Parts: sequence; structure tokens; C-alpha cells
Amino acid sequence: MKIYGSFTSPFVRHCRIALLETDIFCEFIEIDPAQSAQMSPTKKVPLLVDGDLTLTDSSSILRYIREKSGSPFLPELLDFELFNMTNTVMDACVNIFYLEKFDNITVEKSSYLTRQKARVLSGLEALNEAELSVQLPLTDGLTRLACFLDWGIYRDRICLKKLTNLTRLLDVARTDKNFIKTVPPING
Ligand SMILES: N[C@@H](CCC(=O)N[C@@H](CS)C(=O)NCC(=O)O)C(=O)O
Repeated sequence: MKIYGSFTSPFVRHCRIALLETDIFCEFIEIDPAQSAQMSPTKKVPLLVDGDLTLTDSSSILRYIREKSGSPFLPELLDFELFNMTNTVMDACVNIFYLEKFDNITVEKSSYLTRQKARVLSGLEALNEAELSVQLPLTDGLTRLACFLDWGIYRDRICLKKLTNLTRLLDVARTDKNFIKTVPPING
């Protein structure tokens, strides 16, 4: 089994954490955006290949990893909602990041990006107000959110100053050995 990705992507990080938690052997192959554009029809990472099976989204990859190790994937409705809402907010944030990085299009220059930014802010507030039961091991909904928060801070995209529940979640996640092992590299 091989997983293709980057060491900075929060979507890839969640898969790497799941692999470490389940002890499933999977070779990690680092690829850049040009390679992912060639290898995956979605032109995104992560990408998992296991024999004839190709999975192009972190959600299906996580389900495959969890089920292979005998655990259900996101069995609780509210944890599933947390996972999905985090994905929506994270996609918006990643979008803003890429447009700025590759095309120098900033939020101020685009009304759609202004909407994306508002989505990130209102999403973070709602996530902060959700009643999260934070303890290790984190559920997949909480792991998803922690990967997003850590990436957002790493890329200087979010501020958690007034978001105390999210700060607490990240503090707990940062004590987890697999979260620590998958921390994004400096200058990544
Ligand atoms: N829905 C996808 C999203 C993955 C994603 O957005 N990956 C980013 C890296 S963080 C990417 O490869 N982006 C490349 C691009 O947008 O061209 C998943 O969950 O796997």
C-alpha cells in the first residue's frame, strides 16, 4: 500500500495519524503539486494506491484504513458533522491560501474570497461553540479539526486568541504522540 502526499497538508496528516494509530504498513511517498496533477484525476493529495484500488480523497482513505483495522469510521452522527463542517471550513481556508500563494489574489481583490473568509470566521466560531468532548484518543472528527487548526496556525491563516475551546482542543492534540510525529516541517 502506498500513500502519496505532502508533509504539510492537513488532509494528508490525518491519514498519516490514522496509519500510525492502526499500525498498518503503508509507504509514504512525498509528491509536489505538479506530480499530484499528473497522478490524480482530482490533482490533489492524499492519494492512496493498494493493488487495483485507488482512493483520491482523505475521507475514503480514512474509511479504508479504519475498516481494515476493524474499526468503524465516524459512527457517531455529531462527530461526522464535526468532520464535515471542518472540511468545509478547511477547504475555504486552503483555497484562500493557494490563490494568494500561486496567483497573488488576496481576499480584498475578490468578492468570492471575501465570502470564503467570512465562512472561515463564522465556521471557527461555530466550531468553538460546539460541545466537544476532548480527550485522547481523539475521534476522527476531533482529529480532523485539530489537523486543520494546527495547519491554520502553521500557515498563519487563523487566530485562536478568543476561541478558547479550540485552543484547548489543540493543546490536548499536541500531547498526542502521533500528532507530534506528524507535525508539519519548519519552512515546508
Ligand atoms: N477533499 C480532499 C481535499 C484535499 C486537498 O485539498 N488537498 C490539497 C493539499 S492541502 C491539495 O492537494 N491541493 C492542490 C490543489 O488544490 O491544486 C481530501 O479530503 O483529500
